[in-house]
Amino acid sequence: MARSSSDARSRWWRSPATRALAGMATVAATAAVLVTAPGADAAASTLGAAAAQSGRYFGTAIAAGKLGDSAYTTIAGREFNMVTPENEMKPDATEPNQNQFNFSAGDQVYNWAVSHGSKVRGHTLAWHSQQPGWMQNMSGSTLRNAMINHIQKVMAHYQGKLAYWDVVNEAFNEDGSRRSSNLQSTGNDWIEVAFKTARAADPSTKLCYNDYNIDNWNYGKTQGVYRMVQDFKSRGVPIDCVGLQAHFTGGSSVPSSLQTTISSFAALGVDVALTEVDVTNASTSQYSALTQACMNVARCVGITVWGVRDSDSWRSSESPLLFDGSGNKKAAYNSVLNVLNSGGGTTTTPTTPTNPTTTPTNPTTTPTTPGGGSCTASLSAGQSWSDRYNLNVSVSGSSSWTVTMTVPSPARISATWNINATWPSSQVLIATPNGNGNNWGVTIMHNGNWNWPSVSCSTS
Ligand code: 9MR
Repeated sequence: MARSSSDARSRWWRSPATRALAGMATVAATAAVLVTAPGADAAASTLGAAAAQSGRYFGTAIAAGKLGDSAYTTIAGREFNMVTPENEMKPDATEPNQNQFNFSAGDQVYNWAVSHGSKVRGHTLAWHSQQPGWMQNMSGSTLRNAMINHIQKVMAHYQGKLAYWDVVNEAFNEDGSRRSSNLQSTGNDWIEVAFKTARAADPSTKLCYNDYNIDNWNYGKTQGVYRMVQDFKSRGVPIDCVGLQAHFTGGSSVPSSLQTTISSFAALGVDVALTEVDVTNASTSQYSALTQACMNVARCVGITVWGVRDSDSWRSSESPLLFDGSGNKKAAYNSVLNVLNSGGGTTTTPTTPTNPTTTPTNPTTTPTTPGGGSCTASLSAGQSWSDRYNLNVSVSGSSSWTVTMTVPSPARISATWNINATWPSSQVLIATPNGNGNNWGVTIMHNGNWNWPSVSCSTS
């Protein structure tokens, strides 16, 4: 699919100078000890199998137009267990004329992927770029309604089939402000409307925000996206994941803060993935570093490279992928495979001796039963850091519940996921279902008190 080189997408990589560090933001250090689990002796021989050892995936972008190339499909089918359609599920492909949908190319990629044992990541529903002509000329409530209809119809077609959907793509400027676009002009709430529409359309798929140049923690754009995700979490706007595109090409390279960025987003209660990886000249040290950064964070769920062979890359002149044009494995392939194999089971654990799992005060409660029903909220330990810990909450007995959680002072609740949340105070959280099941969670800043919160559950 030929694309104009003058669109906004192509501007960012021509200007490495714009990548200079912007407004340093402070962040609490997430001191952690690395623990490597046994199993490195049973090294896997493909990227997907090696990543699967630690419950992760290793994916690639796939182009429908190349599925007739057996050299391409042989490598892709062997090595990868997640597929992102490179262009086939974008708005210009799926809705070429208003309210007339075309899923033929998207289905081709989807069917190829699942028939090769791979999952699929949908890309993308709402974006300033690659809009069909009819949408480019729209504005205001007409565009807002067209966006909602597009999300509903495309997600309905793939209902229950996709592991992740990039609901919104590339909506921020380099300084962390919102990118101007026809979508942004419909009102600042367009992103949360897109996510709410997406959750209602297919509650089974994880909903992601995806962007480039959000890999460096000390960068304005990263901070802008972080604040949005934090805000969505605090207000119960449904968001499940953040994709760092991780294009380390066009003058960019892997920042030393990448792991901090990944763990900081993860601490908000979202999955994190590297979604469009490529590296100038496939530097082995940079490929190792980005792979290790993901392996070191429990909630970094996978890595996707943006194409199979160098000749398949949108930046083929930089030879940025793991296979050369003839399909041979490059040195970077081996460096990634080694990290995936040696890092299998690597996780972050807290440095503090007062691990919250040892001091639960109230792991489960059997609650009151107004309304004739009953429910139980059970707590289990999630990831923890020096300053905070996650709790997973599972509610049983009813699908219509209200859980009240009270944390012991001076601890406070800093984030939640997968619930509608109201906050009478920073110590008290009232949680109700957000339409996505009964498992949810919280991040608690312990402030020296590791005792778990008390919870009560009532039906309504
Ligand atoms: O790789 C894609 C290329 O084939 C298209 O021409 C281009 C059009 O915008 O999009 C490329 O993929 C982009 C992805 O969808 C979003 N992040 C940046 C990627 C590289 O431009």
